[in-house]
Amino acid sequence: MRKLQIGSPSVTTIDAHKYWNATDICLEIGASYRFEVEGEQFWYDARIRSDADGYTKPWLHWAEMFRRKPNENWFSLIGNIGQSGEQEFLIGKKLENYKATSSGELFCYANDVPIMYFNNHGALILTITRLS
Ligand SMILES: [Ca+2]
Repeated sequence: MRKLQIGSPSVTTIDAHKYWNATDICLEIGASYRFEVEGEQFWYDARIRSDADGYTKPWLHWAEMFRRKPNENWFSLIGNIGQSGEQEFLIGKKLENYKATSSGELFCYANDVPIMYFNNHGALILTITRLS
């Protein structure tokens, strides 16, 4: 697993189809990080195009409570330290200054209903920079 050096960006690919994307990047408790999906990048929920901030659709409102993170948009980019679901945080297109609350591998995913990953496709390139 990679530990990041301050000021030295690292990139990882997040696939919409994967329930967990292992990044091989180790976040360290107390360190601060910037996350950014640079430029115009999109991934797809069936035929719906979305960026890392995700999307909303009125006709999907009924299903929002079943999302892995119910209060974040469909297909918003979510980060997680480990796979427990207890250290989840919204990344979106840009998260400027995130202070890690534990140490462990960064996992990421597109916010969706757990059984609905089969129709996801596309991937985003996420750039992570340790700030301090
Ligand atoms: Ca889906």
